[in-house]
Amino acid sequence: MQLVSAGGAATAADPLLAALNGYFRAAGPAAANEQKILTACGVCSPNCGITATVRDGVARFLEGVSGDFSGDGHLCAKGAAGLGYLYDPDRLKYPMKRTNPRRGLDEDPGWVRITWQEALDTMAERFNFYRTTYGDESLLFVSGEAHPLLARFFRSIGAVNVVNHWDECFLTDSVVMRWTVGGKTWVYDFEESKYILLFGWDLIAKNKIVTAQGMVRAKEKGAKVVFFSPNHTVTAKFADEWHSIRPGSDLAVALAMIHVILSENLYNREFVSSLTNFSEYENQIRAHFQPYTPEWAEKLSDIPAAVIARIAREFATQGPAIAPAHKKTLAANYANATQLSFAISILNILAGTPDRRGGRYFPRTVAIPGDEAIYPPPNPFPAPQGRRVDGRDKLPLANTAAGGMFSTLADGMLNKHPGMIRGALFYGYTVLGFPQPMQMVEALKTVDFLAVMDFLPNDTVQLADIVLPSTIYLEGAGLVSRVYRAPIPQVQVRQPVVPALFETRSPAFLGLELGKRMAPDYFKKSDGAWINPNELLDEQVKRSGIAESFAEFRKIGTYMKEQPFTPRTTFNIPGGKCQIYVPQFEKDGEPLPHWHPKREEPSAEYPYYYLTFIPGVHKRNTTQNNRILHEMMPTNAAILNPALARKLGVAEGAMVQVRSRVGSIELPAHLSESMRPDCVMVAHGFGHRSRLLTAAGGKGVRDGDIVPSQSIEECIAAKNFGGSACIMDAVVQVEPV
Ligand SMILES: Nc1nc2c(c(=O)[nH]1)N[C@H]1C(S)=C(S)[C@@H](COP(=O)(O)OP(=O)(O)OC[C@H]3O[C@@H](n4cnc5c(=O)[nH]c(N)nc54)[C@H](O)[C@@H]3O)O[C@H]1N2
Ligand SMILES: Nc1nc2c(c(=O)[nH]1)N[C@H]1C(S)=C(S)[C@@H](COP(=O)(O)OP(=O)(O)OC[C@H]3O[C@@H](n4cnc5c(=O)[nH]c(N)nc54)[C@H](O)[C@@H]3O)O[C@H]1N2
Ligand code: SF4
Ligand SMILES: [Mo]
Repeated sequence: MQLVSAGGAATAADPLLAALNGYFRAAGPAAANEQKILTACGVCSPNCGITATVRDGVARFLEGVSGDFSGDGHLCAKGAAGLGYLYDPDRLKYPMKRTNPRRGLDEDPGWVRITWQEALDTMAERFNFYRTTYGDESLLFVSGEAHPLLARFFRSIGAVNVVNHWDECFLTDSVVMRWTVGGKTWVYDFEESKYILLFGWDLIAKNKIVTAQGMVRAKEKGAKVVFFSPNHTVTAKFADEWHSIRPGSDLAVALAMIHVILSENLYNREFVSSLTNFSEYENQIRAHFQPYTPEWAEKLSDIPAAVIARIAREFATQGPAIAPAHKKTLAANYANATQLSFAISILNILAGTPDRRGGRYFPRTVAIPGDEAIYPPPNPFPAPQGRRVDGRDKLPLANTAAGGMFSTLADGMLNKHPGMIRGALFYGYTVLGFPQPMQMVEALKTVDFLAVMDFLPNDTVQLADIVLPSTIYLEGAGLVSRVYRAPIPQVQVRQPVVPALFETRSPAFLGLELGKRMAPDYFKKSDGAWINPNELLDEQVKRSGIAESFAEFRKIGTYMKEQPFTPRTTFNIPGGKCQIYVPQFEKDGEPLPHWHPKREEPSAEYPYYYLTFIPGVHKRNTTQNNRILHEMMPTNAAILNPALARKLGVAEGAMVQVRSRVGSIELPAHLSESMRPDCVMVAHGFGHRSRLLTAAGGKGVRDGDIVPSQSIEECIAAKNFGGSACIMDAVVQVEPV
C-alpha cells in the first residue's frame, strides 16, 4: 500500500487518496511544506505516541516516538495502518437521514443528506419527546465515555440506560480489584518481573505494544514465562512453558495454586501479614482452599497435578511474580470469570506484588481535573430515574462499577421491557460486538428512533434513522495520561494531524450540542456563555501544571514528571489493607472464590468447545474495511486440529457448518496443529453485511452468531456477580457442508 510508505506525492495509483481527490481540491491549494506532528494513536487504549508526516496537507506516514512509555518508538500493525482509517473512501462524510421506514440489515435505508443542524434538532426533539412522555428510562445510550462532554450530556439528562461493553471485557476484574486491592489497574510491570504466569492472554500476538515489549524486556532480564491456553499461540511460542488447558478450567488451576501456596506457607509473609486481611480471616481462608487440591484440578483442567504444584511453588518463591489479569479469559469469556479474576487477584496478593515493581501496580499519573471541576454544574445532576433495561442493577457489585451490560441488553429490550426503549443513540459501538448480533438487530427494530454516530457505515448505521459522521483520533485533540506503563506520570498530547475531513464532528461536539438543546443550564458557564471544549483543554493543562495552555503543550508534546516510585502501604479499601476474604462480597457474591464450571460443557449434541479470538492485525469490528489491514487478513475460517478434521472428513478449505444451541455459521475450515482436538476457533470481527463497506462488506461470518446472549437471571443463578458476558461460552457441533 502506497499510503504507509513515506513515498512521493499523491497519484492516481494511491486509491485512497484518489478517492478523496475532490475533497483536497475543495480544501484549496496545499502548502508545499512538510510537517511532523506529534500525536497519540487511538486504535487501542495504550495510545502509543505517533509522529505523523504531513505533506501538502495530506498525512503520509505514521511512525512511533522513541521514549514514549506505550510504544517506545514502535507502532503495531493496527496503529501503523492509521491512514487507512483516516482516508477510508467509505467513511461517513455528512449527516444523513433514512427515508425507508423499514429497518433491517438488508433494507436500503434510502439515505438523504441533511445538515448537522437538522440532525441535532431532530435528535433533541425526539429524545425530549420520549423523555417527557415516557420518562428517562425510555432513552438508551450505547456509548462509552468517549469525551467528558458526552458523558456530561448523559448525566445532565439523568440518563438511566447508558450501556457500554465492559461486561464483554474487564467488568468482572474491575469489581474484583476494587475490593481486593482497592481499584482496577492496567499496569503489569513485566519488565521488572521474574515470573510471569499467564492464563490465556495471548499478549504477544495481541499487539498492545506496551505489554508485548514488557514481556520481551522481562525475558531479556531472565524472567520465566508460563502460559496456559487451549491452543498454541504466539505467546505460547514465546513462553518457557505452555500447557494445553481445557477451556474454562483456569479457575480450577488457580484455586489449586492458592491451595499449594497456603498449605506450604509459601506466600510473601511480610506483605501478607502486614498489608492484607489474611490474619483476620486465616481459619476461614485456609479451610476454604483445603479441598482445591492439584489432583482435583487435574481432573477438570487436563494439567497434571505435579505441574500445578510446581508452578505454584515457583510463582510464590521466584518473584517478583505476576499473574496478569487481562480482559477476556479472566474477565469475560466464561460464566466463572468473576471467580477466576478473584483467584488471580489472590495469587498476586500472596506473591506480595500489588503496587510493587514487578507486579500489578497503580499508575503514577498527573491529576487532571475533570469537566465538573472546571465547569461545576449549577445544580446537582438529576438522579437517574426508572428501570435499567439491561438489568444491571440486579447485580449490585457490577452495578457500582458502572460498566456493561451488552450481554443482557437484547433480552431486556425484547423480553423484559418490550417497548420501553423509544429513542436510542449508538456512539462507537456496533451490533457485531454483541453476543448474538441478530438478536440485537431485532431489539433495535423495536425502537422508534435510532441515531448512530460512527466513522464508517457499519451494520448498525444500516439500521439508523439519523447518521452522524464522526471524526477519528487523527482528527481529534486531547490529553492522554499513560496508564499501561506508568512508574512516573507521563502525559501525551493528542492533536489533529489534518483538519477533520468532510463534515465529521467529534464526540465533544455531539455532547455539547445535544446538551445545549436538552439541558442548557448544565452547559453554560457562570457568565452565561456556553462551555467550550478548547477552553476545557486549556484549563486542564494549566491546572494540572502540564503547560500554560493547550497550544503550549502542543509544542512540547510530552510531559513527564520525575518522582520516586513509592510502593503503597495503604490500599483504597476500608481498613486500608488488601483483602483475600472480601466481606463486601458476602451478600451479593461470594467472599472467597469457589469453583464454578463454565456455562456450557460439551455434550453428545454439541461435542466441541467454541473459541473465538481477536487477530493481531485487526481491532475487533473496526478495522476490516481498512484497506491495509484488510489485505493482511480479509476474512475468517473455522480453525480445527487436523485430527479432528480427519474424524469429520474435512479437508483444508472445505466448508463446514459450526452450530450451537442458538444458531449456525458456515465457513471454510483451516487446519492447524495449534488447536486442541476438542476445540474449534473462529476470529472475531468479520461478517459485516453493510453494502457501504466496500472492502469488508459480505466477507466472512459473525463469530457471535453462535454465542448465546444471556438474561440477568442467568447471571445471578451462575453466581456471575461481576457480570461476565460469557463471550466465548458456547459448545458446538461441526459438520461438513
Ligand atoms: N463474539 C465476540 N464478541 C466480542 C469479542 C469476541 O472476541 N467475540 N470481544 C469482545 C471484546 S474483548 C470487546 S473489548 C468488545 C469491544 O467491542 P467494541 O468496543 O464495540 O469494538 P468494535 O467491535 O471494534 O466496534 C467499535 C465500533 O466503533 C466504531 N469506531 C471505531 N473508532 C471510532 C471513532 O473514533 N469514532 C466513532 N464514532 N466510532 C468509532 C467502529 O466503526 C465500530 O463500529 O467486543 C467484545 N465482543
Ligand atoms: N490486535 C488486537 N489486540 C487487541 C485487541 C484487538 O482488538 N486487536 N483488543 C484488546 C482487547 S479489548 C482485549 S479484551 C484483548 C484480548 O486479548 P486476549 O485475551 O488474548 O483475547 P482473545 O484473542 O479473544 O483470546 C485469546 C486467547 O484466549 C485463549 N483461550 C480461550 N479460552 C481459554 C481458556 O479457557 N483458558 C485459557 N487459558 N485460554 C483460553 C484462546 O485460545 C486465545 O488464544 O486484546 C486487546 N488487544
Ligand atoms: S498498540 Fe497499536 S493500536 Fe494500540 S495504541 Fe499502540 S500502535 Fe495503536
Ligand atoms: Mo476487550
